[in-house]
Amino acid sequence: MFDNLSDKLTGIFNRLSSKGRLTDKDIDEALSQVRRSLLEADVNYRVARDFVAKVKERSLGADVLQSLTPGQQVVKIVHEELTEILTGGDHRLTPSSQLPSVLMLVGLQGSGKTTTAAKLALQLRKQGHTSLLIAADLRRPAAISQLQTLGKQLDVEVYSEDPKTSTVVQVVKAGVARAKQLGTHWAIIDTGGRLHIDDELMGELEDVKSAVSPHETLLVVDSMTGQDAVNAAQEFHQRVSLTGLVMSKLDGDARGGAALSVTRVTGVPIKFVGMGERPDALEPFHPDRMASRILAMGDVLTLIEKAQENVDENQAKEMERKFRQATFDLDDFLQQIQAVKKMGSLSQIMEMIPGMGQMSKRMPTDFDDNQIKRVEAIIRSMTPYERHHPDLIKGSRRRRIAMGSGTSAQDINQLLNQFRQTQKMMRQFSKGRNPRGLMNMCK
Ligand SMILES: Nc1nc2c(ncn2[C@@H]2O[C@H](COP(=O)(O)OP(=O)(O)OP(=O)(O)O)[C@@H](O)[C@H]2O)c(=O)[nH]1
Ligand SMILES: [Mg+2]
Repeated sequence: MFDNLSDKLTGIFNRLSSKGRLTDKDIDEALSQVRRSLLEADVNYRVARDFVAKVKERSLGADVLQSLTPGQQVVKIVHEELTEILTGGDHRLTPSSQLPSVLMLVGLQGSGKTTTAAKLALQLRKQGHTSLLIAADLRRPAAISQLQTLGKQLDVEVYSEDPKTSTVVQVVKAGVARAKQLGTHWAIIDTGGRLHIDDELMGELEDVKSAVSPHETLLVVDSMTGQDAVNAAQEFHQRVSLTGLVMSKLDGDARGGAALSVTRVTGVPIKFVGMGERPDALEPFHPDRMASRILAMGDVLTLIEKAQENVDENQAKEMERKFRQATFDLDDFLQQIQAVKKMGSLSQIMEMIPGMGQMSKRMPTDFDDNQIKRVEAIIRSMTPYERHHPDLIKGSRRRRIAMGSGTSAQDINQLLNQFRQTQKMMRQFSKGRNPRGLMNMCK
């Protein structure tokens, strides 16, 4: 996410911080580089210009330049101003006082509406809220079955009607009535998209709005489409008055400009970001945390939340006990790897750890999700006894495990070395110091 921009900004600020005392000229130069980087990341030029002007005004004050750490003070100001441009009112969903709260998703074709509908149902369920999904895209033949498949996968009911005999307004009215009957907290409406904004689509969305008065109208914006996305957002907002934005596909190689400008340009807050195709790849949006990630400062709060969602607390406690007693075996190693995997891809996790953001880009490509799969396969091919006594794994045992897991003796040696290193680290922790392993962080 924001890889290029993040690299450039950290480069600029590292150079600035290494200078010690700063002059007006240093600040000027650094900020014109910042402006250029923002423009290259496709940030709206007015947003970039105002941002830099604001940072400059605050940085040139005597208390910054004469402080002991002027470079760091500038970074702090940049962080605050980045947070400011990403802030746009309430970033959480506001449910209605009566059930169901109606949420409508709108957006251009392929922006991610249907996927986001399913992701939202899952996200809301984690907060104890139930949902009904309403299939209101009657134009694309496969749209209804796409939503039904996702609903089945997540065990969420989908309301649909025969597109040949129903209108969109009929479907949403009956869908909301069904949600009321079921007593679900939310009714999530998936609407159809178009390649470009046209009157027909807007007319349809306006009809839906007046038929069921949604409490939330969220525009799903494809982050990869840059400034076009920002223009589309403005038009959607004028026609159907949005209450929030979902920036989808931020996991891809989006330059990030749309996400950084859209709130400033439209005044509409981002409420969620899509970080992948999987139903659990949706994160609530927090302007300050996003600013931290852009500046490669990590995002420990999101990491902890993900861990809390995915790691069982008792399991974490048990792991800590094993850390302390140094009885951590290959089964535990596998469990720990699996817990991490549930939280997302490794590079996404690394980005959230302060100081590791840059490292995630330098990681050898083999240290990726495929490698985790290989480790799983190897450990699963061992007998329980071998998992407790890895030192026995030599010669014929090693050959058998390699055959069973479709790997080589070399892969197995590599895994055993990694495991031994982890074990060594743990022995050090258990000698008095607090264990600071991953599982500890996950509690
Ligand atoms: N990598 C990534 N892919 C995504 C994300 N969100 C959606 N997609 C993918 O984008 C494609 C389009 O998603 P849909 O949810 O079908 O988009 P839509 O807006 O409903 O499309 P239409 O109904 O045709 O207008 C699918 O292949 C999704 O898997 C995301 O956050 N990250
Ligand atoms: Mg769709």
